[in-house]
Amino acid sequence: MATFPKILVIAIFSMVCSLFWNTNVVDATNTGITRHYKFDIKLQNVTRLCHTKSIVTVNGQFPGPRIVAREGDRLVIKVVNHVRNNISIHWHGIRQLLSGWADGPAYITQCPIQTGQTYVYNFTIIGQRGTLWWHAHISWLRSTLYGPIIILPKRGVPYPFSQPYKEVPLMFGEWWNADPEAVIAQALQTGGGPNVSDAYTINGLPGLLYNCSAKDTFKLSVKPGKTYLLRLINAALNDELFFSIANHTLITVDVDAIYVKPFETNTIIITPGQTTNVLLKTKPYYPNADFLMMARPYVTGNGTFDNSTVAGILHYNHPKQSTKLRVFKPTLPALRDTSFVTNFTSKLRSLANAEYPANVPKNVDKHFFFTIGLGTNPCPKNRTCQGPSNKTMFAAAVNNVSFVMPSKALLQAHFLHQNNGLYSTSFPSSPLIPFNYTGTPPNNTMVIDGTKMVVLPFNTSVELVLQDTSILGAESHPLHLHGLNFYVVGQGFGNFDPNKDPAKYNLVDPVERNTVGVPAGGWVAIRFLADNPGVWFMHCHLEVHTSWGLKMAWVVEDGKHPNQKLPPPPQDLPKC
Ligand SMILES: *[C@@H]1O[C@H](CO)[C@@H](O)[C@H](O)[C@H]1NC(C)=O
Ligand SMILES: *[C@@H]1O[C@H](CO)[C@@H](O)[C@H](O)[C@H]1NC(C)=O
Ligand SMILES: *[C@@H]1O[C@H](CO)[C@@H](O)[C@H](O)[C@H]1NC(C)=O
Ligand SMILES: *[C@@H]1O[C@H](CO)[C@@H](O)[C@H](O)[C@H]1NC(C)=O
Ligand SMILES: *[C@@H]1O[C@H](CO)[C@@H](O)[C@H](O)[C@H]1NC(C)=O
Ligand SMILES: *[C@@H]1O[C@H](CO)[C@@H](O)[C@H](O)[C@H]1NC(C)=O
Ligand SMILES: *[C@@H]1O[C@H](CO)[C@@H](O)[C@H](O)[C@H]1NC(C)=O
Ligand SMILES: *[C@@H]1O[C@H](CO)[C@@H](O)[C@H](O)[C@H]1NC(C)=O
Ligand SMILES: *[C@@H]1O[C@H](CO)[C@@H](O)[C@H](O)[C@H]1NC(C)=O
Ligand SMILES: *[C@@H]1O[C@H](CO)[C@@H](O)[C@H](O)[C@H]1NC(C)=O
Ligand SMILES: *[C@@H]1O[C@H](CO)[C@@H](O)[C@H](O)[C@H]1NC(C)=O
Ligand SMILES: *[C@@H]1O[C@H](CO)[C@@H](O)[C@H](O)[C@H]1NC(C)=O
Ligand SMILES: [Cu+2]
Repeated sequence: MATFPKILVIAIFSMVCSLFWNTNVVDATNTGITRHYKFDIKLQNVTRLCHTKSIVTVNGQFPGPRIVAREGDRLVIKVVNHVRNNISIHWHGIRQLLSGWADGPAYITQCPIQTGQTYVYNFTIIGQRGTLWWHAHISWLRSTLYGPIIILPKRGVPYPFSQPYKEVPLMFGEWWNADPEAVIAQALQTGGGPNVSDAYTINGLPGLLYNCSAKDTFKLSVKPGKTYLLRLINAALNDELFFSIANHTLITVDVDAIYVKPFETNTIIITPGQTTNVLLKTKPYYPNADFLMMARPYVTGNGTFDNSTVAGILHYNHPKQSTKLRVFKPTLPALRDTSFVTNFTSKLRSLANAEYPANVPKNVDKHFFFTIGLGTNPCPKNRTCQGPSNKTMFAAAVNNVSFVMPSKALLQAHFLHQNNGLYSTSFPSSPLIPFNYTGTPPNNTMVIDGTKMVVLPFNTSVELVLQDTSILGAESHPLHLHGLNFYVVGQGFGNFDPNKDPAKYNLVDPVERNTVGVPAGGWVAIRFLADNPGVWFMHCHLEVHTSWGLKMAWVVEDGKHPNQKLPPPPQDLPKC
């Protein structure tokens, strides 16, 4: 060994390692290749806003590593838990066709990966290309456990827009100086709202508008006359965000890994859970200026919120720049500018062409009408609470059912026919007690707690109307559906009118996505085909609302054919 040249030893060593992890191995079962990643969940000390703290990370990186793959590739990601917390990782927006065991939400498709345990997520990316992301799906750990998933088109297949010069992921996050696990634990104990975050971040950096953060500013250095593809991801926990770059126009081309008809805008709105790809055309010359890119929240509810602003710098990389540069700031919409949001979302349309069709279900087998919003639970006896009127605890519900996390994974119980009272399939398909959802709130704000699901036969075509309630104030809720993309066929304000509103649906080129903002005091109608057997979580992507119970799950049954059945669980699936 000692006689080997050092370089050769290193070369052989890295070759052997790469055969197993972080490289490409041909997979005979698939048109694409298999890409292996290893995620070591471990603590890392990180300093932001002059506070140093130990955070849970993947491989010591914050934000976590990028996953880059092509449509058709298989991803094999080995997650090893070296921390005290229970962990699970969700591959947000990946369809998980016949691979529901790899979806990740704790107690829905798997038990958590406990300290010292390992689980290998193994799935193929089918029919998707664009930007998605991965994040922890247990408690509030996703505040530091997140990273981009970049899905390139199949080799040789171009984008339906001009090839960008460079591609840059931009992830928005939310930072607490305190431990986010302590923040949500305290809120669930007192029944009040959780402490708001201390900063928003771009790629983990709060930026120069915050105290002692000038050195922690995301900087994008560009050349003139080029087109950049920005892959925007909102990984913030509790806030929808406006984003804009001073003196530059953005062209929206893709949301949630689905191409859309391109349109120009100065500002985008992005809810937690959503992704948006935009083209940024740089100026044809070197301007004598830097341009800030900024994001801050879009606010609808009555609760407290973090009203701060994250900034990054768009910098033109002049080879011999000497003079002092002027700095321009973008103008963002007002915090409560709902008309901007309505205008923006109405422009999102599928390509709906031969190559990228919009397969909107035209005939509906089952209609569902779900109210979503906040409510209350009683304060436990002998305790003081900080929820509404100081006598209650905040809760949140779908059709007034506030979801209670089961003690075992629902998918496993369903697959093995071992329900044993873990869940019921009696989730109401419409509110049991109709009321004026957006009118004067009812006197009784109490929710019903339960673990209830809806069962759908394979290939059911579903229409679901999500209706916001004003029980504790109207509020926008970004609803996320796992395992099944949907088409957004209609939306409006006030109460949904089943006699008039369906006539206005767009069944031609509605946007297809996995997360949709239900308008504050309004409704949204979505359609999807239940073509993927499994248990699929649906929840608000405002983490505080999920914690309060704004979540439920769909059971999609197996179809008749062998390729319509969920295969058995992998051997290493964690147990509870
Ligand atoms: C983080 O910092 C603490 C205190 O300085 C130290 O004890 C600990 O070893 C550090 N942890 C890591 C992962 O570096
Ligand atoms: C991933 O799944 C494929 C298809 O089921 C299987 O062939 C392969 O062995 C699995 N890989 C790992 C590492 O589990
Ligand atoms: C939340 O904020 C309150 C008031 O500032 C503070 O007393 C409390 O310690 C904070 N909770 C956590 C978990 O940081
Ligand atoms: C920033 O620093 C100033 C001066 O030290 C202080 O007054 C202010 O409260 C700080 N702001 C934040 C958000 O910490
Ligand atoms: C940027 O926009 C501002 C306001 O619209 C304008 O006054 C300024 O001249 C622009 N700067 C550059 C370098 O384009
Ligand atoms: C944010 O909220 C604080 C406290 O309510 C207020 O003092 C401050 O002016 C607000 N900042 C902005 C930028 O709106
Ligand atoms: C909608 O946005 C476009 C620009 O993208 C703007 O020209 C138009 O005035 C906006 N309409 C409304 C009603 O705000
Ligand atoms: C309430 O607290 C008192 C005194 O601590 C205790 O005796 C009583 O059993 C408690 N009641 C309930 C319902 O927990
Ligand atoms: C709840 O209690 C806090 C102090 O504990 C008080 O400041 C607040 O006004 C009370 N709110 C209501 C609605 O009673
Ligand atoms: C519901 O309440 C709103 C707001 O008060 C009111 O405008 C509307 O007419 C009510 N709708 C019905 C059906 O009562
Ligand atoms: C609701 O509460 C109000 C005020 O406390 C009362 O006047 C009204 O009768 C109550 N309505 C119902 C249906 O109980
Ligand atoms: C981790 O998950 C297991 C299985 O559900 C549970 O028994 C245990 O209490 C959890 N541990 C922590 C620290 O949450
Ligand atoms: Cu919500």
